[in-house]
Amino acid sequence: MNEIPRVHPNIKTTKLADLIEKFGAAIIENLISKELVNKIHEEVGPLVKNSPLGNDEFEGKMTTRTGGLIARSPLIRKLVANPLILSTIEEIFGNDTHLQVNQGQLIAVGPGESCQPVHRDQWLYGHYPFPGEYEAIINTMWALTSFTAENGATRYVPESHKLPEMTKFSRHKNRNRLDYAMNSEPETARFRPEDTIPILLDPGSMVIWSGKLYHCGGANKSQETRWGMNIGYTRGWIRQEENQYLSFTPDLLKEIDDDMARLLGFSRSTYGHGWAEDMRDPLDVARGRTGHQGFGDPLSAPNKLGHV
Ligand SMILES: O=C(O)CCC(=O)C(=O)O
Ligand SMILES: [Fe+2]
Repeated sequence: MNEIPRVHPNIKTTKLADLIEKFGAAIIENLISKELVNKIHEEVGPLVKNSPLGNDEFEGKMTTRTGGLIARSPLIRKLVANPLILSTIEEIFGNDTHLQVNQGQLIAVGPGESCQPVHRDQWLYGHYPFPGEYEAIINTMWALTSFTAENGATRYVPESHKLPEMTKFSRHKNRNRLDYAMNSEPETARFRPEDTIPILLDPGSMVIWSGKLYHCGGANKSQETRWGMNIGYTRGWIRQEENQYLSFTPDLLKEIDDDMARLLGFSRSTYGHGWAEDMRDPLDVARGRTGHQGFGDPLSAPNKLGHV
């Protein structure tokens, strides 16, 4: 069985991209210090405390999901723009024009939680059968507590990212939204929790995985709460999972620089995509800047990340 490889944070971008392609995931050990983990606990602890429990078995009825994290936590903004992660995902996405954050949420899995349905994150996009080599999502989970087999560590099915999608486009008249999102009735699911193995992480380590990898949040049979910071990335032409435009009010937008704003989706992506007013750059419009741009050439326009 092919275990997810464990790598050091000084790994080269191309090597990390290769591992994600081969194994569907990679674990970057000790990406942030225990001190930073503690600071994040202090900063987001009150938000987590006030977050509601989930409504169904996917969200997790004993789990809280604290969203708007990037808007609400300056510490987390720094992690979202981690240069190794961004450059690796840019390499995986290839020559598409823009990489953006998909969602940023803190998933706190409480004692008594059961296993989440096994899924692919790219099912977010209505089961669209993206070609095998085309990644629509790269997701990350940063361990802010230990991730153990007992406390609800994320679990995965080895090699499952290589399986073709089983899309059945139909009217889905008699299916509820969760079954629809899961692309199968529970009894016909391709994988069940017993087909998965846990991803064990120390606090400060992180796992990065393909939107095609079958995985789930694990059951929490311990007395402790598992904290994972889940930050996902998607291509600029795809609608983001979490609506950053509503989290970042014009005032809050002033707190972040242009690179960060573009990473959060205030950007054009492919040619002619995402303009506002008279075909102007959406960030100029959001910031109240003047100037006309037109569609322009998205590869030469400043809509890529600053470090590219
Ligand atoms: O909490 C976890 O470990 C995984 C959550 C997950 O996969 C999801 O919400 O898509
Ligand atoms: Fe997931």
